[in-house]
Amino acid sequence: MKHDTITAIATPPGTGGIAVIRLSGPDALSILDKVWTGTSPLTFIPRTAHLGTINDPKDIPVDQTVAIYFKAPASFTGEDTIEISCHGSQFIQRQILHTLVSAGARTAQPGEFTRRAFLNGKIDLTQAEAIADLIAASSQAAHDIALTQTKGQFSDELRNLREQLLQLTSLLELELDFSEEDVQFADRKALVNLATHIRNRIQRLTDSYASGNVIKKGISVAIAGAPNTGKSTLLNHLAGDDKAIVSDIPGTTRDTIEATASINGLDFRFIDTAGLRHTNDSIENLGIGRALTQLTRADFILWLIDPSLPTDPQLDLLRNHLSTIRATPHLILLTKSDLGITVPSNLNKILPQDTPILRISALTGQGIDEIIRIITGKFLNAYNPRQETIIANARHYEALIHAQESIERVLNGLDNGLNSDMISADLREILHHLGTVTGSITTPDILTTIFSRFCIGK
Ligand SMILES: Nc1nc2c(ncn2[C@@H]2O[C@H](COP(=O)(O)OP(=O)(O)OP(=O)(O)O)[C@@H](O)[C@H]2O)c(=O)[nH]1
Ligand SMILES: [Mg+2]
Repeated sequence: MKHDTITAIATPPGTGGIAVIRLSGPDALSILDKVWTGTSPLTFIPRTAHLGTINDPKDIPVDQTVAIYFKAPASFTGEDTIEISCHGSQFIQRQILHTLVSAGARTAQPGEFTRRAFLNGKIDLTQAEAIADLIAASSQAAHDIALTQTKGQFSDELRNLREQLLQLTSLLELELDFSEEDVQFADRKALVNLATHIRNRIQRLTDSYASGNVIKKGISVAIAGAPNTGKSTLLNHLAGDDKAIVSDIPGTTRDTIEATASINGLDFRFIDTAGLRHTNDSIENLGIGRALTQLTRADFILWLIDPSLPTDPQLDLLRNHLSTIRATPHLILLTKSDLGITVPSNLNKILPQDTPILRISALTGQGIDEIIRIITGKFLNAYNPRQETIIANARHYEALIHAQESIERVLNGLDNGLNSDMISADLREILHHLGTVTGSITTPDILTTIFSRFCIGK
């Protein structure tokens, strides 16, 4: 499988000005040579555009194309690769693909070009996955995270950790050799320092996943509170669109209503929900059920309190849902500040001291920018995606969590004077988990799972 020559359309399905078809493998030049009129591909100068016509299996001209040859190993896949730019009709694309297959190429599986790049050592697994993320990124922040990883910064970091772990292992094994004589050879304090350093570094990476994952898929923000507090008005304001019906009748919104917006380089998904109250209306109750589900799913909760409405029921409601709200990053909004009504004095008794509260008005716009600033800060401030690695991939996160558990055991072991060979076993486990991230330790099954999520032609 590794030694055949594969081909696929690399541009998206559909019609375009041009389309690009890739051909990669040891027979790329000779396959093109069979179907090409123009300078013989066998004499192609690498990285130079060559004009020529591709003829179908019946020798009927299909299109005049431009081919660029990337000579192994200086290509993306590490193999001889040709990229053919043709006119972007779907017929031409299909015909050229069919022609190349008739001449001996095989149609590529999803992600097979990148898989070959990995197998040929051009990139490691984190870089391969970052390429998929780069293609999927729809916001500046998601793009920054992926771009940093395609450049190999995460890989460098893992390599660094690996070296430190090996150093730790060899220090310990030195101690192991002398254990017969009951000598603690290595300086335990130096060992603890090194292990602590490694633990901190791994933890910073695992901590970053909460941000990375949210940035990658977009931040979902639930807007909740009692009826008539101004939730739908706020949604419309944030979305810059008349998405939800606004009225002074309590219980206007039933279904959850979503609006997406790209703000400050992040993708947001704002979710307006039904006002929460006790009601006998069965449809409204269904809406309230949906609202409660959103509260447990959202990445961020905006909880609205309207001081111009009776406050006691609103404070009871807040009290009842406080543990759900506090399980997620949140912000309490006191709405309709333009009405100039004072803040309910009991609020501070219910809310823990560190709870962020903001006065806003959808009418005047007061506080709206601040809402975005606070949410953005929550997910972005702690990390700079252009400068440091942010974990945005569940597979990496899981492996690093395992590594973190093992390094905690190492630290405990050092603390409690545990046997060096037990500690060494944990260190080897960490090395294993880090190896699965970069792909130095892997199985064909894992690779198939990863690359099957790629698009064809990548
Ligand atoms: N003065 C003022 N009125 C507002 C503001 N925001 C909303 N309102 C009014 O408050 C009423 C209720 O607004 P909605 O946005 O429908 O409230 P809601 O929370 O979505 O209500 P339900 O869908 O019934 O739960 C409407 O009459 C709005 O015009 C504000 O900032 N200032
Ligand atoms: Mg509403």
